[in-house]
Amino acid sequence: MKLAIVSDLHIGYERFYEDAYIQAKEALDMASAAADAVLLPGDIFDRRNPKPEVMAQAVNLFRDLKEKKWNARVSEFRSTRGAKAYTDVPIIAIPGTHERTMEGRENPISVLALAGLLIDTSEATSIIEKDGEMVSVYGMGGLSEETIREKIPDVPKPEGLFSVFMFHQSVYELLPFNDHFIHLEDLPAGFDLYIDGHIHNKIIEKVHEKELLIPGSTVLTQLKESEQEPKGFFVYDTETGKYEFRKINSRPFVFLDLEFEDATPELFSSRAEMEIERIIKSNSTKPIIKLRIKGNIMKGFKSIDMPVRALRSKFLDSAFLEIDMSKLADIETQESIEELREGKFGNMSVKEMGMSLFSSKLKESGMESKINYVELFNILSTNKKETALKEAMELFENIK
Ligand SMILES: [Mn+2]
Repeated sequence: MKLAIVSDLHIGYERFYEDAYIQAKEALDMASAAADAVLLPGDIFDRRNPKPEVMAQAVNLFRDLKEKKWNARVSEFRSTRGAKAYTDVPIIAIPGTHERTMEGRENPISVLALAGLLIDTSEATSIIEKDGEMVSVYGMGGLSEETIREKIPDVPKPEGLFSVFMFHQSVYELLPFNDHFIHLEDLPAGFDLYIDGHIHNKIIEKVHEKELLIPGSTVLTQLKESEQEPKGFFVYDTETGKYEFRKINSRPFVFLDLEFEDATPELFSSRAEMEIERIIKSNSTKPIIKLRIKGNIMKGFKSIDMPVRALRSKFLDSAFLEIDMSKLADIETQESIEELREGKFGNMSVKEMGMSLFSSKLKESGMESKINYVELFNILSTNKKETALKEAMELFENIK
């Protein structure tokens, strides 16, 4: 049996709204032509509460997909939560982190499932059957790290069929920046294939000596360096254990580091323009370009002097441009930030400045002459809210 694994469609994603829909449609069309079943490990939607227009996009996509010719059927569905399958067409999904709602509440995936457009297999086993071959799919929707740890021991043991474990989670070995992420070895053992969503670039790994396939998103969202590869989905053959990645037509994305030494506004403009023009010329559709500016600035100039806005408006029609200036060392701005940190404004400390503002406000209200503003300022700035109010009131009482 051939399984297509299509993930993180993110339909409704506002920045690349059209791309999200067009690329999702292409991936689903190609998947249905190439495989007997389509498995979707989460983030079909970009939000848990999609607008009606976005819900309509999803209904159109999945109604059309369901109406294709399917040779495989879902012959059995077992949910630990009492959920039901309202179709036997093998389009099987789980909610992702973007669709996550409180436990027991409907999410947009469960709504599509209620409409019979797909099967929501979160905490449920779906058995797909084709010409006597049976494949089981158990799903775990995008859960918090604590919840998934609690629930993993309850995952039913695979029972002799070719078994797929589908989830939507960060995994520590793949994204080693948070100790709370689950580890590969935490995943339930005994499955023949593991498929994960959530991570937006393609990854092939091993877990319990079996394949872990992450197809990545079908639309660009994070603009990370690792997202420059073409988008697409996997097709896995359960009989041979072989799989391949099928590319879709996705909008080109180029991530480029531009390093400067003693950058001036002119130098910045001319180099950035040259690079952007080169990238535009080498692509037939309007590309997404991310420039990460590095290096340093010539003395006398600051980061904000670099004509970033002019650059953006110049290429508004020919590229989706994102410019990251955070890696450009800006000595003059750094120095001002240091001064702010040390609390120096000219010769005044932050406290002195606050007090002088306070005094002038009191003067405006005509109260300054009666109140010891230094004392009042100290009461208000050093105490907790309740105590501060009480003490301030006492101060006012004493004036009368
Ligand atoms: Mn996602």
